[in-house]
Amino acid sequence: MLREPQATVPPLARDTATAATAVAHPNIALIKYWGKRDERLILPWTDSLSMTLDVFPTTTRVRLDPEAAHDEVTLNGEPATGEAHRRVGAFLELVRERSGLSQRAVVDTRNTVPTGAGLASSASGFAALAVAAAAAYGLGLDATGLSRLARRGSGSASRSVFGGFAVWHAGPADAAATQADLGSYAEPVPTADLDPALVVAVVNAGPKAVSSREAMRRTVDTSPLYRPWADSSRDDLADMRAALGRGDLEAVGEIAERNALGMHATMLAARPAVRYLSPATVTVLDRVVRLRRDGVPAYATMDAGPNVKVLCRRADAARVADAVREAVPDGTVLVAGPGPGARLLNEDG
Ligand code: 2P0
Repeated sequence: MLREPQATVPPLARDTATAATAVAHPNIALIKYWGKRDERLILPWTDSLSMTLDVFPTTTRVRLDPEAAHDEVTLNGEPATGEAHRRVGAFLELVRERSGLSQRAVVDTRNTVPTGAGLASSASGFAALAVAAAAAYGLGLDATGLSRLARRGSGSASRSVFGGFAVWHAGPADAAATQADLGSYAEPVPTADLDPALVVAVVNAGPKAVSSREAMRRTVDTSPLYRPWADSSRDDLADMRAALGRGDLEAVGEIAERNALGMHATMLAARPAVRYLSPATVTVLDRVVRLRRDGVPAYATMDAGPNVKVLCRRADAARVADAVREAVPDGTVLVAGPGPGARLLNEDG
């Protein structure tokens, strides 16, 4: 039976609160977002598709402060500095433009995922910030509007507005800015029952040497493999939608694995090359191949970092997790399932 997942973010009233708290979860792309056609609006070259997780939530509170001269941003209890502060400030500026309000905000955000380790902290972070800021500034956005807004913080955040599986539409490529912006948002994907799990193998929780933003830019600008991958990713997405619709976990996994390896191939061919995969990554990849050889459907995907997420059936997750733990004893391995969309927490009125 096909289930149509529902967005969990209700339309918000315009008669605003001045403070709001939201929670959002990271997502892992099975069809990757890699490459922007518009850096300012964060418009991608290709559609992407992900599963929102039930682990590592980000909780963010936004409070308007009429007295403040600047936005004040706290990240895990510490004042945010540098690029993190700049990106949150630029995002709030966008929200202020739309709201007609000029008050600065006090933002307190708590991540439970290692920041900057290719585990999508910016997806949960900007999805939570978008939902909280939209409520605090009274934007009155529905889930589609929140997804578009979250996209402006970080592309992958557009997908974390929704729970379960979500597709982010690239939007019309040759349209004027306003139409292109309107056309680029995520929405839930209907799936048959898959009962999936993602076994997350954190082989290195440190921050990455090259940001995904810079790595994408370099790939689009210099990699001869970028266009061929982007073209084949369109076919991968069509195949993926069909596989999800019929609940074919093996096909979902095969398509996800080839799409991810192709994305990494584009970066390896960039000039200079971007290589996120480490020896421990390859050890896990080898183990996943062996699991398949032993009859366990398990498929790997990697993002802008060395960590590996292994898609399998929930019934096989413990066995897959044990195999991965044995392969990388110094790593941290945990099992995630499909998680909920971003939502406001019931406080602050
Ligand atoms: C994804 N990644 O689809 C891909 C796969 C990493 C590899 O989305 O520049 O932090 O803020 O839009 O969303 C990571 O990129 O980048 C990402 P920006 P984002 O999940």
